[in-house]
Amino acid sequence: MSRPPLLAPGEVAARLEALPGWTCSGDALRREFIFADFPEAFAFMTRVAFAAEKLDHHPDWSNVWNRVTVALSTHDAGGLTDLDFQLAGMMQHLMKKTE
Ligand code: H2B
Repeated sequence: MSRPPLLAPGEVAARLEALPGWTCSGDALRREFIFADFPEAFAFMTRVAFAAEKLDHHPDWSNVWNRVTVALSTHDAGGLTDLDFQLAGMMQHLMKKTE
């Protein structure tokens, strides 16, 4: 599948402003999500998994009890693309559903 182009650093900075809690380091968008408990964290991950599969774009992430640590990067393109921002936006939306 063809991948969107890498985003310029200025474009990344501009788009990050619309994503509270997210940072960019080492060619990835990063955020830690904290939930009330493990079932809430896992419910979020399950929602994100279905959304990511539809998008054919997947998070690098880990979970410890109520904490989900996420890094988003387009591996095929070697950095950040529009897909990473689409997935980050979905996570913001799905996080609110579990609050
Ligand atoms: N997810 C992420 N984060 N980066 C990719 O480059 C990527 C992906 N590529 N999910 C997809 C799957 C690719 O391997 C398939 C073949 O489309």
